[in-house]
Amino acid sequence: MNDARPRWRARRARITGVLAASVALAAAGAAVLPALAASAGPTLAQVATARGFHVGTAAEVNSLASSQWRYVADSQFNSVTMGNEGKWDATEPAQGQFDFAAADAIADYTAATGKRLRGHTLVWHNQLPAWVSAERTAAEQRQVLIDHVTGVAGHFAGDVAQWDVVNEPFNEDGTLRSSVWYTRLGEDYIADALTAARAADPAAKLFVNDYNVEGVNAKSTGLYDLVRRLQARGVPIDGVGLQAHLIVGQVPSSLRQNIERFTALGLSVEITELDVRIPLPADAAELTQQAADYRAVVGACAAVAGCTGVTTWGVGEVDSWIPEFFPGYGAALLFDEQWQARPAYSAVVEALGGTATVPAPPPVPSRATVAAYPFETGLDGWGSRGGETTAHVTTVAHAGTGSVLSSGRTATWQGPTRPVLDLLTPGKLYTVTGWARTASGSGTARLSMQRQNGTATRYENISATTAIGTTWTRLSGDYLFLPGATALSLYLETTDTTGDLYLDDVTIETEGPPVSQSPSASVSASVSASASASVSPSASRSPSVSPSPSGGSGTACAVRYTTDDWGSGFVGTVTVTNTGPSAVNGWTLRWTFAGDQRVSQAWGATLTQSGAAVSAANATWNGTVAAGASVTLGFLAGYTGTNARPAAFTLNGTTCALT
Ligand SMILES: [Ca+2]
Repeated sequence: MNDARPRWRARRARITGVLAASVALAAAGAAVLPALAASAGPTLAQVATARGFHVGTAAEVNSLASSQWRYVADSQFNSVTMGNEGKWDATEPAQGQFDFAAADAIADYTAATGKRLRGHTLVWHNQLPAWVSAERTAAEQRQVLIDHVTGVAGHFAGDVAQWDVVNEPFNEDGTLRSSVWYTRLGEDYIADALTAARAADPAAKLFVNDYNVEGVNAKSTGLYDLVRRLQARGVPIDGVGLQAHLIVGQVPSSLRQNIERFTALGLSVEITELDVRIPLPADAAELTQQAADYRAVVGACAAVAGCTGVTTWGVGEVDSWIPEFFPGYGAALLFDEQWQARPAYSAVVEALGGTATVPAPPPVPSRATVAAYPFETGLDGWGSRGGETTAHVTTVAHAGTGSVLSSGRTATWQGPTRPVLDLLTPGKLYTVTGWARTASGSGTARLSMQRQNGTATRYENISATTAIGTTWTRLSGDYLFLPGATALSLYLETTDTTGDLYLDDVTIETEGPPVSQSPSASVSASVSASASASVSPSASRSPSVSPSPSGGSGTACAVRYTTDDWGSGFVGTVTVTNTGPSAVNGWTLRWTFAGDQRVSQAWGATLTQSGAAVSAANATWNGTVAAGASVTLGFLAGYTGTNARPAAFTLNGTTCALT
């Protein structure tokens, strides 16, 4: 304990940018919560806390930078589990070189908001840096394990209530998995890890955590037998974690019986990673079944004295791992893509003995465009990473007439790049979007940041997807800019080919302050009714700052509207030409959809939808349209039925000709 305090202080001191942002958001959240509680009844966290129960969410540092995530998590959960930040590849990327920057941000968030912290995870077979599995003797491997557990658990000593010390050690038949740990150290690695964790942090409750161990089955019996062997040897173990990544309608009937056989051993039990995934699109019957599933799981835990908490693996659709890892599934958590409570939310509150009041959704933040590169007049500051050629071309374009062509590439990492350090603020979360296409054939295109901190260089991937030569592919992802960079460059590369590569319409966006008049009520009502999980949440509903259009009188315009359909969704492209005699300075283009089209993402304009009516206001960089010039905006939308075209468009109130 003597050295725990200086380490704790050092940890707090190191957190600057991210923590500062977190604390600022916490303060904002605190100001909002009393009013919400007074008008909307107790939150899930308040219901849980009142009965000494823990309802948690996994958290990642990216999520902490989202005001909407924070709004829901701050008020609805009283426990937080490290998402990826506590895993080996994050905490000890090189042997003996610990990096707690990201995990500290999670710990500081829980400290600032009074939530319990679950540590996850000390020993696992996944997300291990390569050095861990390098050839070495068993004695050396054991020391690697003990040094890691000691370093990480020691760093968080006093802050972590529970550690998932060993994660997923079992095969489905109840035998131990042939991981690098088991094959080199045998079953003893589990006892070694638990013993080292207890020594490093005597106060933390030590758990073994696994999946498919929710019901009584061969795997959970393997876990049960392991616990008994550990207890017989006097090895410290305090609990078992049942992950509970479930499929709708498939809660094991023996869940409670299974929980009870572990608590009968004197252990605590927690449901540690609950989600209930649904084949998309989720319909009302499935959401009702899901609510029953959540009620069953939380009810089974709450009914057993030693079952002390339930953690869901994320808050809502935005931070759920399911859509990415189980393609075709989603809608797995308590909140939807608009941060509206799903029926399962009320079921969980009621399973804990509370009376459910559906919480108000968080204010929709405005979107601020930090930078946009349309490549209409040149390279916009972009260049080459290596010996390849980077050129402004007008042969193909995603929007407008220009794009960037990267040719003569001799390595996959070569591609267009641009320094962006001066544009970004440490601790802020950005959405980076670009459109790529190959000159021919297919390849995997990837948007990344090259980040330098002095002489150390890191490559941080933002988005990767297959690009082909016949159409443009959208790359979009979040990027959390952590403090300490000395250089930062955004770049496009491929992972598997060296063919010619096009890039167009790169944007960097971030959250602005909440919009004063949130449109979320009308938007979310229709979204939650259809329970559509296929449309991601978006910038599109943020009205942001309305420009004051000028040149409204006398405006003459022509509009070309094209769509790229795939049955349930489409990319719409709208090109507006100023056919009047003078420049337009600031513009708003309006149209009304003929069907139930609903926009989820937009570029080239700030797009607001209310019912079928759409208003697209110019972005900061394309507000001026010279006489005879054109501007193009685009959007991603979903629909049912037929994708009928809008009948008319107006620019600053004047009806445009259709071309
Ligand atoms: Ca372009």
